[in-house]
Amino acid sequence: MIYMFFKLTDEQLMIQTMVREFSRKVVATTAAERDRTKEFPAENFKKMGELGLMGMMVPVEYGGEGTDTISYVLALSEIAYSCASTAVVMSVHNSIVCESVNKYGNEEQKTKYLPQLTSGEFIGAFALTEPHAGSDPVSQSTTAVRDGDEYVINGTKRFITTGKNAGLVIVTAKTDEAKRHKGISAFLVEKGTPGLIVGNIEDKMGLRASDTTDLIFENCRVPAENILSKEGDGFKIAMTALDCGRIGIAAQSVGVSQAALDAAVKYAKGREQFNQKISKFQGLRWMIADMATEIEAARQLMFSAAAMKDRGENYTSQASMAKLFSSEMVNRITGKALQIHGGYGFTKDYPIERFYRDARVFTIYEGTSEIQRVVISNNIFKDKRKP
Ligand code: COS
Repeated sequence: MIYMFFKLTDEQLMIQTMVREFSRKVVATTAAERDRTKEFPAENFKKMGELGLMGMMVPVEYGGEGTDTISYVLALSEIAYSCASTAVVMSVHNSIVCESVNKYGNEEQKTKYLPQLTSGEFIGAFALTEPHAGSDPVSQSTTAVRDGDEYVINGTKRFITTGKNAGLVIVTAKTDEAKRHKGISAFLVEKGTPGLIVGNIEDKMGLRASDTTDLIFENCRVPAENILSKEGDGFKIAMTALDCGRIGIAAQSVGVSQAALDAAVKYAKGREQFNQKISKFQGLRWMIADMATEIEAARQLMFSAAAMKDRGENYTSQASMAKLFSSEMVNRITGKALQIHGGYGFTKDYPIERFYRDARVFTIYEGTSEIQRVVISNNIFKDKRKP
């Protein structure tokens, strides 16, 4: 691994400034209300499409912005700063769906789907997890059986981000039950395809404006040409997608933790106890200093993984480290920031309780912290605990 210290370019800084302004002026305005109503910010994604945020790393010829991953994580953390629900949808869409279609799609698939994805007309979802297959996706039981020039998909996927609002779903299914990971394939399924049914919509403690649903495939017929790459490549596609997805969750964590820190600083500067602002107490100042240091460490891990991806290096381990550290970090930070707010932090009068709830799932989705440790240690030992 090459260690690199870098300065953000003018273009990267420009993107950060543009997204920061949009995020704080537009996304932030309805975030608290949507947390209450669970209303999906559909119109914001249209605007984000117009701003180029829905296909950031997709090449320009397919309607994307062709930016690097550093610009992408800067933008994503700015969106997460205002609304973590919006950020997770943006993350799955860009990191997982657009990246997979761009990397594994053939020319026809890219020409057909990428412009719809990058414009924000179609939001992407990725259907890998099943009721009994979460950390161990190889044990999934959804099947895809070839029938003439179609595949017939049957099975139930669970906890699918944007399951209800997605225009395009990448679904994994077993095409060869005798094989393990090499028996899994990935398919592109459009919204409205008969047999693609939106099931239960979860009532979650956080990220409430982002829909998380079951997707039921009931004799769902997709054209054979909608297979992504080839039969047996589904697990590799999922793992590659999750590498980039995990950088996205790191960016989401950095954004939410920065929002929590800023909220805590603002509160501490205004709140008086014992005849002085609580920001004057050393105990609190040291808490703030530790929080800022942890956020900076997470940001550097996020940049490091993104830079390795941009250089074309294998970044699996670095993405897991960034995801592991950042997602654990944001839970510590939102907890401390809430503590600084005292009793007010426990009410809906301040945004910190939303940040605290939103961040809780970051150590769980796109691979739990325990799975990240498996990935990191497997990469260190390489032998994967085989005798
Ligand atoms: N990129 C590309 N290929 C990868 C990969 C990666 N990051 N990780 C694994 N692979 C490949 C391996 O190279 C191997 O292929 P070959 O047999 O051709 O060498 C194959 O995939 C199987 O790898 P492995 O044996 O490591 O798979 P395991 O079943 O042991 O699973 C873990 C590995 C646990 C890391 C994986 O199942 C995982 O990430 N689980 C968590 C899933 C998750 O995040 N779920 C949440 C979903 S939210 S969408």
